[in-house]
Order: sequence, then structure tokens, then C-alpha cells
Amino acid sequence: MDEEKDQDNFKTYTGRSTLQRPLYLIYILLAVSYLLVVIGFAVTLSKATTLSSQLSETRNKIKNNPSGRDLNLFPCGPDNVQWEYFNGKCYFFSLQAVPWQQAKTKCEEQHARLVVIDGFPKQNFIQTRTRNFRFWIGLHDLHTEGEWKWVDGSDYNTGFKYWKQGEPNSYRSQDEDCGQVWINGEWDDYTCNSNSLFICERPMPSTPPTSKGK
Ligand SMILES: [Ca+2]
Ligand SMILES: [Ca+2]
Repeated sequence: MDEEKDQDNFKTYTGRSTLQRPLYLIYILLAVSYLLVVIGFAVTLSKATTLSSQLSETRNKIKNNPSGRDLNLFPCGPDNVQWEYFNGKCYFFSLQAVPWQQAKTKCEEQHARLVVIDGFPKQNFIQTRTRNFRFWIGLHDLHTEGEWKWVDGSDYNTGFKYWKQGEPNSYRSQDEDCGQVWINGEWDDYTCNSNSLFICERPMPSTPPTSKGK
């Protein structure tokens, strides 16, 4: 009888043992899974917070500097897409031919002046853009015949010159007092009342402030 009871106890004991081991493993696995989920959630939340912060910062930058993004596409300003950028300045090549004085006024109305050509880099840029057409430039001898002056007061005598051979010549004794780039890009003096295209030049617009303090 006792032997039979011992056998029953043994069965019960071994039965509990085989049941408890998998349960422990399941609890451990559940705990590890829960931990991983919590860590994953924390990492995701952290990343989302960082992204949200970056997005907010970018929005503020755009809000404080609405035209800043356009300056990359249009260095001369988003409202002046017809102005071309070259070497730190902006240039307007007219589509309308007018007398020299009118061209000068039209440039001034746009807070600019007729172009002053001060060296080969600008000369090359201009003659590439003006090929086969004549454009007024900011050079004249209106006050004293033969005494050429740049509209910005630059010294003509010591400065860069690119006259066409034989120019300036006051051709056939005409009163040619205004400078222009000829069809091949070289300079020519011409009668100021003639109609010609023209080139305006002005400094690049300053970048709007990005921070609250100016
Ligand atoms: Ca002259
Ligand atoms: Ca001439």
C-alpha cells in the first residue's frame, strides 16, 4: 500500500516538474519580448521626437526667410528672374532698343546703371550674351569730345579697354559720343540718339537675415 502511494507521489512530482519547466521558459521569453518591445518603442519615440524637432526647425527657417530658398535658384532674387548672375553682380540684357540716355534712365529706374566693363572676365561674359547684337554700355564722351567716362566714375584712362580696331572714330564726322558693344563684342562709339539694346548692372541683393536678431 505504501509502495503504491509512493509511486503516486512520484508521478505527481514528476508531472509538476515537466509542466513547470516550459512555463518558466515561457515566462522568461515573455519578459524578454516585453523588454525588447519597450526598448523598441523607446528608440522609435526618440527618433520621432528628433525628426519632429528637425522639421520644426526647418519650418521656422523657411518662415523667417521665405525667399532664402529661392536665392539658390535665382541669385538675383526670385522677383528678378530676367536678371542674370555673374561674378557677384546681376545683369539685365534688354529686349528693347532705345537711345543711350533712355537706356541709362531705364537702368536707374531698376536701381542699376549701364554696365561698366572693368576686365576680361566681364567682357567675355557680356560678349557671349550679346553676340550679333549691339548693346549700349555705360561709357560716353558727352561732355568733352574724346574724354571718355564711365557712368560709375571709374577711371577710363587707367582702366580696361576693348575698342574695335579704328574705334572710337566718330565715323564720317558724326557726333558719336556713346559707347556700345558691337556685334562681335568689341567696343564702338555710336550716335547716342540711335536705338540700341542695353545692359544694366547692379549688385547682388543681400541675403535676408535668417536669425531673429538682425
Ligand atoms: Ca565722341
Ligand atoms: Ca564709331
